[in-house]
Amino acid sequence: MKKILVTGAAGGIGTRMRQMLPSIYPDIRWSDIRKPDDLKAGEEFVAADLADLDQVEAAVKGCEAIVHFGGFSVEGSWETILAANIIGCRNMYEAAYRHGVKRVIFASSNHAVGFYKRTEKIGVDVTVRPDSRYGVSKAFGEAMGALYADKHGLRVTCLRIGNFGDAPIDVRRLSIWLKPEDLVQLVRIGLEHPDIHFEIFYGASDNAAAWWDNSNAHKFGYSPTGRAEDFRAQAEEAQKKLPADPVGDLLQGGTYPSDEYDADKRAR
Ligand code: 15L
Repeated sequence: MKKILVTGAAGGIGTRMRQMLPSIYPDIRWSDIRKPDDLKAGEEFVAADLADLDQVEAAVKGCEAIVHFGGFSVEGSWETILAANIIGCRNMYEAAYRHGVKRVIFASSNHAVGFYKRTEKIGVDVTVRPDSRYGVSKAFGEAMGALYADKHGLRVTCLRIGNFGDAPIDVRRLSIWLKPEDLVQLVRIGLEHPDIHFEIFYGASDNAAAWWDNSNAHKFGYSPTGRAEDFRAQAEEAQKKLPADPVGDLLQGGTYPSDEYDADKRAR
C-alpha cells in the first residue's frame, strides 16, 4: 500500500489511530482542519477544510487510499452538518475520483440506523433509519460510496461505527462497543481485501448483546477480539447515574433519536 490519507487526525478516533496505524502502514498522510496539538515530528500532516474542494484535493493528491474519519462526529446544526459531512463527504469522494485513489474507508455511524428498536436485530441490508441530521449525513456518505464504487470503480468500505473506546461506557454501549484493535482490523480489511467493491460492515466488537448481524464483515475475515460482556458490571454501574430516557432507551441510537423528538405530540 502506497501513501494513505487519514482524515480527522485530531479527533478521538484519529488520535488513537495515529498511535496504531503507522506500524502497519508506514506511509500515512494525516489531515484535519487544524493541526493536532500532539502531532509528532515525522508525522506528515496537511491541513484541509473538508468543505473546500481545492484543499481536499491538495490533501488527497498522491494517495492511493483514504480512511475518512473526518467531519463532524456528533449531532449538530444543519449548517454544520451540511458543510462538514455533506459537502465535505462529497468533496472527499470527488477528490478521490479525480486523483485516482483506489480505496476509500468511510467512517459511517450506527446513527444511520438509530431509529431501529433495540429488540430488532438488523443486518447491513436494511433501509436506513437515521436518528439525527448527523445520521442522515452518514447515510448520505454510504450512498455516495455506492455511487463512486458502482459508477467510477472505487473500492469503498463503509464502517457503521458503534461506540469506539477502551470499554463500553453504559448499558447501550454493551451492544455497540468497538475496541480500537477491532477498528484497525476492519480498516485493514477495507484497505487490503481483494474482493472489496462496496461493502458495509458494523464497527462493533464481539458483543453478546449486539443488535447487529455483522456476518458480512465476518465473511471478509473479521474476527473481533473485544468482548463487551467482560465490562458488564462497570457499564451497569455507570448506567445507574444516567437519567431514564423513555424514547431513547427503546431505540438503538439512544439519545440521538430522543433529542428533539416530538412525533408523539404532533397531530397527524
Ligand atoms: C457516534 O457516531 C459518535 O461519533 C460518537 O460520539 C458516539 O455518540 C457514538 O456514535 C454512539 O452512538 O455512542
